Amino acid sequence: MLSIRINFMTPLLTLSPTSVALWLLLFLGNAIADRVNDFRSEKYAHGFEGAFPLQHYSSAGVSGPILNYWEKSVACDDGLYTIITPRGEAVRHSGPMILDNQGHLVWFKEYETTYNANVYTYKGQRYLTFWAGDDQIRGHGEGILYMLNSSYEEAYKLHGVNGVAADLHEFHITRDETAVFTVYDIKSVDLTSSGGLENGWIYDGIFQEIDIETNELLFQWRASEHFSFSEVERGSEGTGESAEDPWDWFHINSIDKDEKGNFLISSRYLNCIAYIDGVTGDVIWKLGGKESSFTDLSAGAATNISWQHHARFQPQYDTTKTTKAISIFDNSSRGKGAPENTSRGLIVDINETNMTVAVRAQYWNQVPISSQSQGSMQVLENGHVLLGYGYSAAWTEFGADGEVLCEVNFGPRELFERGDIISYRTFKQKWVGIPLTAPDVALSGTAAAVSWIGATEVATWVLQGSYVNVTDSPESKDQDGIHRYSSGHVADDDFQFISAVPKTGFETKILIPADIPYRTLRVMALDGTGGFLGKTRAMEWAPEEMNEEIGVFAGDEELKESNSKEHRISPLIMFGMGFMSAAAIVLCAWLICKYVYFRSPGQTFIGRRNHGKDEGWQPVQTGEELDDLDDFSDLESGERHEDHLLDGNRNRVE
Ligand SMILES: *[C@@H]1O[C@H](CO)[C@@H](O)[C@H](O)[C@H]1NC(C)=O
Ligand SMILES: *[C@@H]1O[C@H](CO)[C@@H](O)[C@H](O)[C@H]1NC(C)=O
Ligand SMILES: *[C@@H]1O[C@H](CO)[C@@H](O)[C@H](O)[C@H]1NC(C)=O
Ligand SMILES: *[C@@H]1O[C@H](CO)[C@@H](O)[C@H](O)[C@H]1NC(C)=O
Ligand SMILES: *[C@@H]1O[C@H](CO)[C@@H](O)[C@H](O)[C@H]1NC(C)=O
Ligand SMILES: *[C@@H]1O[C@H](CO)[C@@H](O)[C@H](O)[C@H]1NC(C)=O
Ligand SMILES: CC(=O)N[C@H]1CO[C@H](CO)[C@@H](O)[C@@H]1O
Repeated sequence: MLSIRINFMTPLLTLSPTSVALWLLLFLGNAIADRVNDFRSEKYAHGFEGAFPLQHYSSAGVSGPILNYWEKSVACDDGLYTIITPRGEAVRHSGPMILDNQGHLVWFKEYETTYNANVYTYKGQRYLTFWAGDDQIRGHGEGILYMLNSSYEEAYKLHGVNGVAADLHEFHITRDETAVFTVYDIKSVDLTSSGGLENGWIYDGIFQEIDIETNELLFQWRASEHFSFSEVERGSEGTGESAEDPWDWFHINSIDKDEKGNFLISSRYLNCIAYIDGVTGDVIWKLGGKESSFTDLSAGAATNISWQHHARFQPQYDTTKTTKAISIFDNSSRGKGAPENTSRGLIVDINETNMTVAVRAQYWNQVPISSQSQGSMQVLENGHVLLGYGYSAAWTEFGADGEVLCEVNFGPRELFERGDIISYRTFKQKWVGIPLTAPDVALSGTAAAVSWIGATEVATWVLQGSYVNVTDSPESKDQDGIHRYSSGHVADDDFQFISAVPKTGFETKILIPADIPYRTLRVMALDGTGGFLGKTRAMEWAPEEMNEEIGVFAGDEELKESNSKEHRISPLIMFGMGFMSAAAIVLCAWLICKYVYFRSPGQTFIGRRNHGKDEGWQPVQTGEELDDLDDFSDLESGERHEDHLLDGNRNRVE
């Protein structure tokens, strides 16, 4: 079946039901995607699949996580991208990571230890923002704030002003399009009020607000000028007796700014969030801690916050001028020897007229997670709430009324307390990625594997062939036996359509018909309307020599030629391809049901239900094709690499 050669125009001209059905079967039969994520896998949960289960791809020197869904609902399928920053003992390469709505890798790049990745709109453009740097400085960090544009280029690199380094705990772009971030500054102070030395030392909690264009300081606030050391709830960590051993008394870990120009900050060690005057720096009120300004109308539940993170204004809930809604990720656990309470998401309503506070909503995970540290709470546009469990490798999406819709683990549940794999915060955001690179492709004797790291707009991959030889022969053959090509230009007019498959997951594999007469192959990426996005290199096609090894043709770093010849491809053809991929996706379900349920076995597709575990049907090829694909597996079954986010051989960063 797969050896049937197709004239590209035929199905466009003769759309009989049989030919459409045949085409859809071919499309689906030609595409094999990433490994399906787990669902309630006990093996995964107990750590038998590694501390940080990863999958590898044939075409790209990057690895993607394997997720274990503990809860899964279509209610979470909103087309948003999930942004995490894996780091920890089991993570060899830290960096910002983007996953699609089905948990497939979209983009990862290694940076220094990375925290706080998110997406913000700044001057009308979306940016991927994060902190990266040294996080090994006694519970805080010194690093740089990055803003990547939608081509993943570093559009802005911001840093602390006046000789201090930006800390990892917060990087937020305010409503005023300024950047705010935390700083831990060593300062000499009198600690006699808290039983310390007269000439004591602290890590003071500072935040800076800067202009993003100029990195100029607009506002700075210092905790020791507004809070007393006696308000600290946590015993002294660091004796405070020398500049080498300062006392981390305040531990500032979040900053937000409202439309009045005032700030909301969180102090982890005071168990308190505070509203700060944006002009004078004065504390307007405190919520939680020893000197809470509020009457708790919820019998303590609105003010008993502890070791909390990520306090944010939620103005969409502010019904009157006298109320203010605030969301908090509440750690609620005080560590070894103290009660370990389940972490919760919390929204409180503050009434500033008579200084009352009440719980609006609480979000508890079904299976309790007690997060040692870190964590985030994001209220999505549709009212859903996303909790990132920080130290525990999980995020949970709740419905607005608190029911768990999805719980996703990216590390074994049993090892949550070990911090092997951590994401400081977790966000879901809209994102459009238009990389400046070309798609990556790998060839075996029977298939092409294609991926394009960071590209969000690819809907269809089109395999094309040419009778013309690639002008350049392989330049080198590495010790790993991989052919590397520096270029390979065959005129665009020489290429003919072989097949088109919908993009599925990070890497899509396209089966190559056995007896195609072409000497050169390439793969084109088309968007949802059939528009050209990019193309792989032209690759020499010599299946008889390729059976054992995979030629890897990495996408280059050059800019795409904006006036390349693909733009001359007829709009009709483009539309046809886009239409047919869309039709393939819509109709394949119908076809599979029909073929699997109502026909005898032995068809191209074998329906396989994973006892309600997976999302649905798996396309599986019959015997012959499976054998051919065996040498092509992207998942080293049995020995998952726990820590190779980047494939060390191909892309080692020194
Ligand atoms: C991102 O920045 C790079 C380098 O400045 C630029 O070439 C590219 O066009 C930008 N991409 C977008 C989408 O703005
Ligand atoms: C705070 O109060 C709520 C409601 O009574 C309770 O569920 C939660 O466990 C409390 N947290 C702590 C840390 O006491
Ligand atoms: C906090 O945890 C402790 C120990 O697990 C438990 O006894 C206590 O009831 C919890 N407090 C609340 C308010 O849930
Ligand atoms: C503040 O407002 C709450 C809710 O409206 C009310 O129950 C309470 O009595 C008020 N307290 C004072 C001191 O006015
Ligand atoms: C806030 O408190 C004042 C004073 O008690 C009360 O008049 C007002 O209704 C309260 N606002 C809300 C939204 O409950
Ligand atoms: C293309 O390459 C093959 C094998 O490398 C060779 O046999 C053939 O003659 C070449 N064709 C042209 C047109 O150069
Ligand atoms: C589970 C747990 O104990 N979490 C942490 C909550 O915050 C305190 C204060 O830093 C930590 O000591 C706990 O480990």
